Amino acid sequence: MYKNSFPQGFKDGFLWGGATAANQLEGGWNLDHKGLTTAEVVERATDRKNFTFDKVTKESLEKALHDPSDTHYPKRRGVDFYHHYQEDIKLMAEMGFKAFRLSIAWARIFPNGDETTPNEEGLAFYDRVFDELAKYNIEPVVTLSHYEMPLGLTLKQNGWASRETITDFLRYTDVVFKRYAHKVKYWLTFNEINASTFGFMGTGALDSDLAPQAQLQLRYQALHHQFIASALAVQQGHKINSNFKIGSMLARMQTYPATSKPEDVRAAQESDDSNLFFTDVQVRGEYPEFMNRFFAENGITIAMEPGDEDILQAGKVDYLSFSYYMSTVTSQKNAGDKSVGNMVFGEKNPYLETSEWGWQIDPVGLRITLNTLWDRYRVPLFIVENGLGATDKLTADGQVHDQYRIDYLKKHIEQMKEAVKDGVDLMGYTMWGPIDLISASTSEMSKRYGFIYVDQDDEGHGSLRRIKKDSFDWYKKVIASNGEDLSE
Ligand code: BGP
Repeated sequence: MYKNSFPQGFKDGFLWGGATAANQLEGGWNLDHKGLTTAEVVERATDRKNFTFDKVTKESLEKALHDPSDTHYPKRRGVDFYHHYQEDIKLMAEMGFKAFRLSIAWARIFPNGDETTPNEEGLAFYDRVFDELAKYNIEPVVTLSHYEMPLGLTLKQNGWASRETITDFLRYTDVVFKRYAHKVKYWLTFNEINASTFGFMGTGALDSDLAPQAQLQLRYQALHHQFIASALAVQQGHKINSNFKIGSMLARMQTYPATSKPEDVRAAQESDDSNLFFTDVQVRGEYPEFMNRFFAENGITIAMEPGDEDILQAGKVDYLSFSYYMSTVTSQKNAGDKSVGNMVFGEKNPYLETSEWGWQIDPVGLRITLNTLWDRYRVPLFIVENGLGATDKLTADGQVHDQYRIDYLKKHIEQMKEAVKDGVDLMGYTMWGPIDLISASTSEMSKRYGFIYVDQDDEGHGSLRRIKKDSFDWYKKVIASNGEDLSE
């Protein structure tokens, strides 16, 4: 219907805040009966631009299991949110956060993954965190699985490669949904569900000694298990509390054609489809037809059990959340200079600047993505990650002048607003890493995203003191004005 009016800005109750993950934030990796996780056996990368998701091998795992320290495994120490959560949440409240995205470490609740009763100390920790957030009216947004699972399930059944893991996951989600039924409303099932096609960090399955085709087969099968687990968790959660909002989470890769040559445009469309396939399954409740061709041409057979298709249909998500850091370019031959990113393997875009880590910065791409996702799915959208990883300098008088971060965020928020004016239903924006934390891809500390600086270096030295950066007050003003005042 023609209305002669359109939204002028972000809706009331827009969820402004920040996003984190347990394995990058918490530390306390071996406290209170928590089990070892898959994230805690990933060694810090030595080459910051050359990162792969599948770097855990049988040998590196063996080495990690015999190393009882956190020296080479920074995700074991995080930034010690485990002991600093009160101070950290207070700082978030000072910025006016409406929402805080965090993940539950599954191995705090089920240390080995296959126990029948949960670990009370782990449950009590998240009670304390949620109660602290409630004090300040900050809405928790909880990821159930963010790049980690109990390592016990890797050792026992090769992680998500096994269908058994669905049962283990649902035992865990049943416990946390019930325990926090009145403390948490917003949930996400799997962080960046598309990561599973890249290997260990997504699947918890060791597959580095497989031939490429067998590897692909394993990863898509593991992904299918996650799709089923996610769809069953959505149904389980809604039964426990019908007010729950349970979403999917995609690492969004906006792809542009290198030229207007139709073959390049088609290559970009294909690349975009291969990114949106994941949300097609989780939002529409079925595999899109083009994947049948992809599976057939790549010799992949997804083992499905009777009823799987119904499960996917019945477990469609309530909203679609995504991370957005960059865009990429592709051409028919994919022959141009390569760009880099957490999961982007395209070509360089001559019109865009890159971050220190080579990620192509593209605020307009965020608007394009928002419009694309809204057009395709018509479900509420939630930007649950966006931000700039940079090397921040602490001045002698204890300040961090991070104007570059303000510039980055400002330009992205401006584009979000344009999409909202176009009619996109946007629920919120939780920028990535409001407090400096360990990098997901390289496990560095020196790649910082936060409004709050944490005094810790790559080797884990430092006082862990929290220091407000210039961007802290800027974001406070953005939130207070509901995204209207972006001035410095
Ligand atoms: C996403 C992950 C996050 C996060 C972010 C930034 O892919 O979901 O966990 O860390 O990327 O990546 P990085 O930490 O590697 O800079």
